Amino acid sequence: MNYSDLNEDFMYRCFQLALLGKGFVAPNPMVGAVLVHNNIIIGEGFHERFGHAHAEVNAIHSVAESSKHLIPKSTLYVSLEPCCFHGKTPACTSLILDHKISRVVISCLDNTPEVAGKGVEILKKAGVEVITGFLEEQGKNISRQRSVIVEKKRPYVILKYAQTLNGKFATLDKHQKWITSSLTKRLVHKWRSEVDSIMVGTNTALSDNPSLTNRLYYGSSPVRLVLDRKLSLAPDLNLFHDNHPTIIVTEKIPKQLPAYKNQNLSLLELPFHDRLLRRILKHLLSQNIGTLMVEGGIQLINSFIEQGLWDEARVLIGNVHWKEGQDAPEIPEKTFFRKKIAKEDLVLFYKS
Ligand code: AOF
Ligand code: ZN
Repeated sequence: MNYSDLNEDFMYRCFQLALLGKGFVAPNPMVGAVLVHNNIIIGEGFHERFGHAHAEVNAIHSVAESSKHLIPKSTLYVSLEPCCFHGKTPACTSLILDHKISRVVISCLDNTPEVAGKGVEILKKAGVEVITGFLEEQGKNISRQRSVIVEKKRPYVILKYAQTLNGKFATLDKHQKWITSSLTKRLVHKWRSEVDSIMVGTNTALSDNPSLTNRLYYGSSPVRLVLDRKLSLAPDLNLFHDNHPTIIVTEKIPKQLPAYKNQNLSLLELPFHDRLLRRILKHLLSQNIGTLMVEGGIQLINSFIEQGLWDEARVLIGNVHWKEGQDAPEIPEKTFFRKKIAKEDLVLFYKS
């Protein structure tokens, strides 16, 4: 077969479109699709929201009435293998066959057990020309969160923290002292807009009194989680101030609750033993919460690390040097990427 007319730019466009779904689609994957006729895009779309139409559906429906007759003669580029079962929405393979699209170019396969190569097989059996593995590594990166969710049956976990140049994380007396600049704070709020949930331990809730909402970037705020074994956290903490969805994980829900003002507060009762984090993650995924960012403190982050319950770590290295302080966690991963962000460095680790 001659694939000389395949154009990487169209797949890169799929990736761009896919990323527009960041923060809205987990635990589903981010997916982008474009329909190309004679080197011209006649339709494009992406998976915009969990449970809503898939990228292929949006791409096909975006084609102008006057171009509809071109669909069977077009090539569909898609960043992920088209699904072949009826989940929350109908199978994309059926849609592709109904529209008699003759060629489909796929970046990477979908590791969802119901799909995993079967989407490609169905299309091929029906006579569609299918090319797979086109810019595969880039496609896999975009689908990484989803692949981890399917493989590990838990949300994708991002550890986030800041440390000083000499590896200090917090002050010894636990009073809050900023390590990073205000510009970086904005970036952190952007990250908050991109995850479904965010978590802190009891000590951080007390000493930093964080709100954990996204206030400095557009988009939504994640569901907040806080560990409070004995329900000792005061109801007037910032975490409980507004009506943003918040989950308190506690050991025993008492008959008489503290006087929380938050109208969207729920309590999750779980035994505080060594499987606690696993059970919290399981609960989150059962609620279709696909991503969790852990924002501290040291004890909680170290527990996630020790139990191997993490997938990505974002470590901000502030441009300061503290004489004393608590040591920052150590990420057990040799490979990392380092880049400059405002006045500090961002070091990114991906669990292999
Ligand atoms: C695609 N295109 O844009 C996305 C796909 O429950 P549903 O209906 O949303 O279907 C879930 C399945 O579809 C699952 O295999 C997931 O990986 C895939 N997502 N597939 O063809 C898309 N978002
Ligand atoms: Zn689909």
